[in-house]
Amino acid sequence: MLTDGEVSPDPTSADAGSVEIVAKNVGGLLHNLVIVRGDDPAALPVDEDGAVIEAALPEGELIGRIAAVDTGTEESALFDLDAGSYILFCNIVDPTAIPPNPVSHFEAGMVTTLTVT
Ligand SMILES: [Cu+2]
Repeated sequence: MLTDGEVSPDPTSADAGSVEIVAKNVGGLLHNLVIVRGDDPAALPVDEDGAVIEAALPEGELIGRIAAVDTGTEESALFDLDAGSYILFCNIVDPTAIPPNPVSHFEAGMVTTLTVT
């Protein structure tokens, strides 16, 4: 589930293989959902706006994304996930955001981890 400040997976783990991820946006802003291999969100490269630089991720770590989830809607997609840890985050950056709306949703805390076993 995506709120304006959180990514809250339910459940927080999944079986390896084809994993359906449903991104439900219950917030008031447009969100997306990016999936990368890893277990430490703080280690992800970010630009000056606080967006994760997806092109700077090591080869193969970017798994995929659900490009856009409008407020009040949900989008889903299947991802082939091997066992391991994954980081799920919203990588929306809105330089025109007016507080309290965040410029970088990733830096505002829209990030979590998912364990695949
Ligand atoms: Cu967002």
